[in-house]
Amino acid sequence: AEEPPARIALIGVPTDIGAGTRGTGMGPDALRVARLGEAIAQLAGPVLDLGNLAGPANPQRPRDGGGFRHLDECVQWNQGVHDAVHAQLQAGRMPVMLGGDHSLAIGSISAVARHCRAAGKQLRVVWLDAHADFNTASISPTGNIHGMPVACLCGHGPAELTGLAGHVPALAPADIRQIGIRSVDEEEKRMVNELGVEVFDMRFIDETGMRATLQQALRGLEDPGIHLHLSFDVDFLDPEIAPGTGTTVRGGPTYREAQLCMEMIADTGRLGSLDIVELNPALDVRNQTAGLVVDLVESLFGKSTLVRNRGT
Ligand code: HAR
Ligand code: MN
Ligand code: MN
Ligand code: MN
Repeated sequence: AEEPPARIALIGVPTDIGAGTRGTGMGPDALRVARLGEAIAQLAGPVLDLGNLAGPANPQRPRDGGGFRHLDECVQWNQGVHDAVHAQLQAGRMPVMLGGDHSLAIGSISAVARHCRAAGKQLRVVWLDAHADFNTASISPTGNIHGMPVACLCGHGPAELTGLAGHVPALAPADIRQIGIRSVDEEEKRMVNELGVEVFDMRFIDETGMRATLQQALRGLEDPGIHLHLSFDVDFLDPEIAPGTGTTVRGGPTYREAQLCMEMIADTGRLGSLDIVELNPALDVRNQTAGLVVDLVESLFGKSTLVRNRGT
């Protein structure tokens, strides 16, 4: 019998030019070794692995006069990410980015925004992260662009990055929900507050519980007109269970909380694209963080212990 055509495409983005610590360039292969593609195929049908995108090497330069590290390299990587993601969406496949540092979300989400605008879909971004990633070059303490993707997508950044979607901003702050946040730089806080992004930080999760947090964060997203993009930074997870990432912050979601989060996103039925970022195999222990990510992605693609048991 002939295989049905693949509806999901894996796109490796082996870059670490946006990060302060090298190693996320090995993330795509660590996810393949942990059998990410096979796990998704088991739940969602045939998966096409497009291999890794090519891009400039990491020159390990300090910040430039504009306050960035590796801006030119970052623009080149993101142009490639944008084009690859847009092509897969046009072909009717769900793009899954195997990162790579979080700067790649500028290209991926810009492509999704371009696609949604043309297709008459409403884009909503769920951002799982310990960090708000809302820095600009002038306020960033490091110049690392992986701390800037949300600002760029909301129109605050260099034109080469803010303009990738073909419209600026690519994304309105109201269309983003951030979950798990527990490390925001002093001046970055003002950006988050001024722009009015919905942030479900760890205190909110502690006080409210993960279930009620997700109910609130995902309200309305089951609507058929929604395209849900999930940007999953591995440092969202508590470092006790996920050591394989460069900027760990203690006090993150537990294994069960993270599973529930993925299960509830799956229940919306609207997942349309996914970034898996900041996995750093050089810091991992026997690829355990990659293995954990695969378990979580299984839940995200609808794996459940029993046949649909959604409680009340
Ligand atoms: N806020 C810090 C900076 O901008 C650290 C950012 C860490 N970034 C990530 N992405 N791992 O969330 O440099
Ligand atoms: Mn982070
Ligand atoms: Mn991030
Ligand atoms: Mn498993």
